[in-house]
This record gives sequence, structure tokens and C-alpha cells, in this order.
Amino acid sequence: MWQRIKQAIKIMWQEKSLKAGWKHFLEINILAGLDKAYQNQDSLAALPAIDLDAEHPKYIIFSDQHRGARNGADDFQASERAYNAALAYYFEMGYHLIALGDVEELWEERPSKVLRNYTRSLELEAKFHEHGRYHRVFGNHDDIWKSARLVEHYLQSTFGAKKLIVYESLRIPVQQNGEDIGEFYLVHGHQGSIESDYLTRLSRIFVRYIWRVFQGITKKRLNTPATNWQKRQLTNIAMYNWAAAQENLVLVTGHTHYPVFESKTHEAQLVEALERAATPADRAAVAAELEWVRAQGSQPPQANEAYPEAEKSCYFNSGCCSFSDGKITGLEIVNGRIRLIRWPDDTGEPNAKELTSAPLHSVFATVNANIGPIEPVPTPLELPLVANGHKHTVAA
Ligand SMILES: [Mn+2]
Repeated sequence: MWQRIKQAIKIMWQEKSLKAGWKHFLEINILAGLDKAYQNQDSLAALPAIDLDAEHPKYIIFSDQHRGARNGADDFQASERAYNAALAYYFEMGYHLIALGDVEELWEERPSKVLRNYTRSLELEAKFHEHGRYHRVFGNHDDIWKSARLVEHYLQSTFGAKKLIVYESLRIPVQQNGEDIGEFYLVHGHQGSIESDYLTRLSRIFVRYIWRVFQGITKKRLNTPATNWQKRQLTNIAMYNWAAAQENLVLVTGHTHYPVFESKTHEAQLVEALERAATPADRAAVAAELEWVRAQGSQPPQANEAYPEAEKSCYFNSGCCSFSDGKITGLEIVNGRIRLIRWPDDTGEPNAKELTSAPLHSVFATVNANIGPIEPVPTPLELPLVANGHKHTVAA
């Protein structure tokens, strides 16, 4: 930590800017946090490998349910219906379910209260576990599951006889013709952040006893990567930089509550789509969508805050399962593709709507020099990454 403080002071001095030094400090802490999680072999599980061209195993990744106590501060309630429907579907289709952290909102509520309020969602998750297809990671809001004793005490009875282990991170080896060519590395994404990792105990006390009361009166949101554009951007850049520095690795996180696909946010994809737009009508539609999405973040980017060029498709984010309009987003890995999906579909029916997708082959070709490129498949304009009307009030 002392090294990182010294480095930040150096940047501050060189750039003559307090802000530059602080931003640098936040970023290098996230990089160090991810390094530490990746090296923490005791809390890293390897899941069944996937082949670039194989149909099985299938994975569905959901994060940030933030299940509460069915009161005003509970952000999952509106999404419960879509979430339960999605779990029923993925179970029958033989998917593995990855719960990527912040499943329970335990900064605001006590565990027994939350678990009591969402028994059906837990039962649906437990079915995956019974069949060896449930893989769970802790986030900052449910980091009590770091403790095997507390998992045993609160969760085990719902999950049956088979022992439930909650990990810090997961890896899915990726193969081509039986040979390892890379891996998906999955982690919640709060690692190394000052308020969500180092000061987590203090944050929990603050949220539970002070913020909740304040929020009840003012309806103000907590200032976190889920609600603050700049914090989210900083987190996204740090995630990308960490992943890009690894070999043959694709990072998947949650935590910020906004999906990222092939290292690009919805905004960044729309900026690109605007350049590609062929007709005035296309251009108008994309321009409208872009402003719609921009104004959604409480602090839209300044004109000079360009999105970094993402050369590698090494960073994905599953979004969240607690959008205030009741929608949920997740990532499917199936049939040689990775897909960003949203439940429900456009008509409000319990089906997955594909927002965008890419072949695993082309994703891993960007991180592994030995894999030849294939024809890129551009994201169709008619498939916006995040549906209109997504807003939320959750702390990341
Ligand atoms: Mn989080």
C-alpha cells in the first residue's frame, strides 16, 4: 500500500494535479486488488472447460441481485419475476448458473431477514446446486460469505446436503481441439476499491445505520460505480487494463451494474455505431439512443473524456439483476458464443432477448496471438445493448 501511495504522490507531483494523483491511486489499487484475487488460489475454483466450438457446458452469469427485505430499500423486488423465470428456463436447458456476487444486500439488511424474504429464488438456485451446476462468488455487499462458517450457518440448509462453497473468483478453461487456449476469469469486481474492499466494515456500518435513514428521507443515491459515471468509467478502465495485461485471459465482472461487452460500454458501442450509420434515419436513431443512455448516468461524460480504444475483447460485465424497471441482464456462454441477454423480452414476456453476441473464437483471437482471426460480425444497430428506461438506485 505504501508503494502505491508513493507512486500516486509522484504522479500528482509530475502532473501538478491532485485529481490525477488520486485517480492514479484508485486505479493502481484496483489492479493490485485483482492481482491479489487472481493469486488467491484457495478461493478460486476451476469450472468445467468449454471448447470454442462445443455446445456444452452452457453457462449463464448473473450478478448484483441485491436481494433485500422487501421494504423500500430493496432493489430486487421489481426484478424478482424476470429473475425467477430466467432461472427456471436455464435450469431446464441444462445451464450452469454463476452467481457473481452481491446476491444479497447485507450492508442494509441482516442475512436471516433477506433469506426469509426470498425463499423461492433461493430454491431455484438450490436446484442448480443439487445438480452440481451452481457456482457462487461473493461481492462487497455479501462478503460475509467469505466465511465458510457463516455460509454453513445461513445458506447450507437451503442448499441441501451437498456442501456449498462461496469463492472469491472462478475460472473456466477454454479449449480448442482439446488444447488449452485461454480462460474466462470471473470475479465480482470490487477488489481493490477503497470503500468496497479496504473499508468494507466501515461502509457497512455507514450504510446500515446512517445512509438508510438518510436515503429514506432524501431518496438520494449512494455515490458508487453503479450511480456515478466517472467512478464507473475509472473502474471499467482499470478492469480493462488489468485484463489486457494478462495472457490469454478474458475477465468477467459485475459490480458496476452496467453491462460491458467486448470491453465496450453501451455508450462506446453507440459512438461507434454512429460513425457506421449509413442513412440519415439510422444516424438519427443511434444519436437519440446515445443521448438517452448518456443522460441516464448522473454525470454524463465531458466531450474531451473520450472512451479508451479497446483493442482486446478481454473485459465483459454482466450488468445487474436489480434495474428499477424490473429488467435483468446477464451473459450466456453457449454454443461457441458469448451473448449479452436481457429478461424479459421487448414484449414483456418471459424470454431472453439477445442484446449483442460474439463468437468465442473471435473474442479469444484478440487475447491469444495463436488464434487466427475470423470475419468480424458487427453488432446490428437494431439490437441496443441496454433497453431504454434502465435506471437504478442501488449501491454497487
Ligand atoms: Mn458490488
